[in-house]
Amino acid sequence: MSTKKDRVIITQGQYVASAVKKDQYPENDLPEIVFIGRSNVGKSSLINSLTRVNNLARVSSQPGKTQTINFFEVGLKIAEVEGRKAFYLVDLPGYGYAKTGKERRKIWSKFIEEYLLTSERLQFVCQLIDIRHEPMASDVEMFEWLVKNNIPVLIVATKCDKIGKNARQKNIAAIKRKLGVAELSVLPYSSLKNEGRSDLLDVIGDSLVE
Ligand SMILES: Nc1nc2c(ncn2[C@@H]2O[C@H](COP(=O)(O)OP(=O)(O)OP(=O)(O)O)[C@@H](O)[C@H]2O)c(=O)[nH]1
Ligand SMILES: [Mg+2]
Repeated sequence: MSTKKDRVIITQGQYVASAVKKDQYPENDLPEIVFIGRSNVGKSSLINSLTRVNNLARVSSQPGKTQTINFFEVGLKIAEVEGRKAFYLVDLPGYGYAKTGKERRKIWSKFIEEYLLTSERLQFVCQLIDIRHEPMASDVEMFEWLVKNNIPVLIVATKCDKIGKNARQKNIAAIKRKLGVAELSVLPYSSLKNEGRSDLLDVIGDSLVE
């Protein structure tokens, strides 16, 4: 029997390519779902949690681990839809990890901007924000930049295993307030506990059949 929990499942995941410029992007033009957020917020961990492949994306407790645009080809099966869908999960280097004020303004590199502005099959961007902290200036700038460039964005509040249920609601409200969009949907996620996985897979599955 198919329950809501397993409506959308990942059937396989594998590393395909790393890029810092256009001619290094993979040749297959598959739909892309992209993860963006401050260094150490949990982008690579979330890719491993979604695909259930440990160490598919490299994780570190030190910020600044991911330095290139990394493409992972993933297969997905939706219960009520025939066949499988192939797409890319795209892991990006983090922004906001710079010690000086001057550097901070360069919140992300030109090659990431080039990728986000020229990708033709980008479905949506998951912008990750640590649920424990209010969005920082760089998060707000990033969110506003995505909106300004008409890139659909889903906010994912990471590391939700680190706080209790009451604090969760309160902090999600604070994220919406800080980003200035009251009706924004914010999806809590824990890569440690795989919480939020079926909800995020539902969103991804729906974006691929539309
Ligand atoms: N408790 C907990 N820890 C997490 C979770 N997700 C990630 N972490 C930890 O956070 C640290 C950073 O995780 P990464 O996935 O490497 O973060 P990233 O956003 O890819 O970082 P960069 O590649 O540096 O931009 C690691 O020590 C992870 O184990 C989570 O859901 N819960
Ligand atoms: Mg990373």
